[in-house]
Order: sequence, then C-alpha cells, then structure tokens
Amino acid sequence: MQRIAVVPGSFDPVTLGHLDVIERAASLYDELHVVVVHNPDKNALLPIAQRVALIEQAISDAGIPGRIVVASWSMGLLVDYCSDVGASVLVKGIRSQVDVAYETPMAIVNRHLAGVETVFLLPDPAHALVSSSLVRQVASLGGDVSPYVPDAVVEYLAGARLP
Ligand code: COD
Repeated sequence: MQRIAVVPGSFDPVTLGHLDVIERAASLYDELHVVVVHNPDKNALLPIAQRVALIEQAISDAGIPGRIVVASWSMGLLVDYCSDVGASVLVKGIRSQVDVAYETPMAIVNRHLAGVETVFLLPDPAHALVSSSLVRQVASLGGDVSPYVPDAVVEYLAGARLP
C-alpha cells in the first residue's frame, strides 16, 4: 500500500524551515503533497499561485528526491484534500509550545473527521526560529532574507513591490 502524506501550510513565502520539513517528510512517505492553504487568520503577501511556483522551484533547486506534488486547496476542509488524493497523514513542523497549542486541536479534529493522523516533526535547529512572518517583515523593511529562504524566494522578493 502506498503511504501518501500531505504537508500543508500558508508558505507565504516558503522558508528554509519549511523546505527542511518537506525534505524529511519526502523521505518518510512514498508520495508527498505540499499544499498551499489560505489561512484566513493571516494577511497574505504572495498570491497563492506564486507560492506554489516558488515551492516547486525550491524543491527542484534543492534536488529533493521522491514523488512530490505541489498544489493549493481552497475548497473546504483539508481532510477533503487528503481523501481526494488518498493521503492518511498530515505532516507538520513544531517549533515551540505555541505551535503545539495551535496544532493539537486541529490534529484531534482531523482524526475525528476523517481518520487522518498528524505527524509532528521537530525543526532542524539551524532553521527553528525561521517563520514566513519574520521573512515578510525583514523583506518589507529592506533587509537581507537570504539566510532564511531558498534562492528562488530571494530573487522573487528582490523584484517584488512590497507593501
Ligand atoms: N521549522 C519547522 N517547521 C516549520 C517552520 C520551521 N522554521 N516554519 C513553519 N513550520 C511549520 C509550521 O509549524 C506548520 O506546520 C507548517 O510549517 C506551515 O507553516 P505556515 O506558517 O506556512 O502555515 P500556517 O501555520 O499558516 O498553516 C496553517 C494551516 C493552513 C496548515 C492550518 O491552518 C490548517 O491545517 N488548516 C486546515 C483547515 C481545516 O481543514 N480546518 C478544519 C479542521 S481543523
């Protein structure tokens, strides 16, 4: 039986922390879906299609092996996407107690709704403090984001008109 997992996130933009989770998850499952989900609690910077393109580019540039699909989802419950593609696992990164508190109720609900389990990966210490919101803030103030994001994102942000 194929083991299919989903790594969901806002990825606004994708960071080296996200990429680390994607690479490690890809090594654990036969097929991985990296899914850009609109998070209504956050003010988005990048259009969803752009986030998908940057993730695809970053995965390709990093040479991450495995069967990896990058997609977006805005049609409702994330577990419905999981059902559509036959995924039984969500993989999420846990950086702190704040992430645990945010993710725990979602993990419980997703298991009750559809039997989808959530697997938590601890971050690589090198990227544990990186977040998309930090990157957005540094970039909008003209700072260097290259230590935190893949080259494709550095290039995109250099050419983008930021608020
Ligand atoms: N190192 C390791 N992991 C990291 C790092 C890092 N430096 N940075 C982020 N992560 C992890 C996050 O903890 C998260 O697991 C993932 O990467 C994505 O992070 P973000 O910030 O891009 O995305 P979020 O947190 O805004 O995404 C939240 C989701 C959209 C995934 C979440 O809201 C969700 O699962 N929604 C499902 C909607 C749904 O179906 N709801 C009903 C049932 S609960």
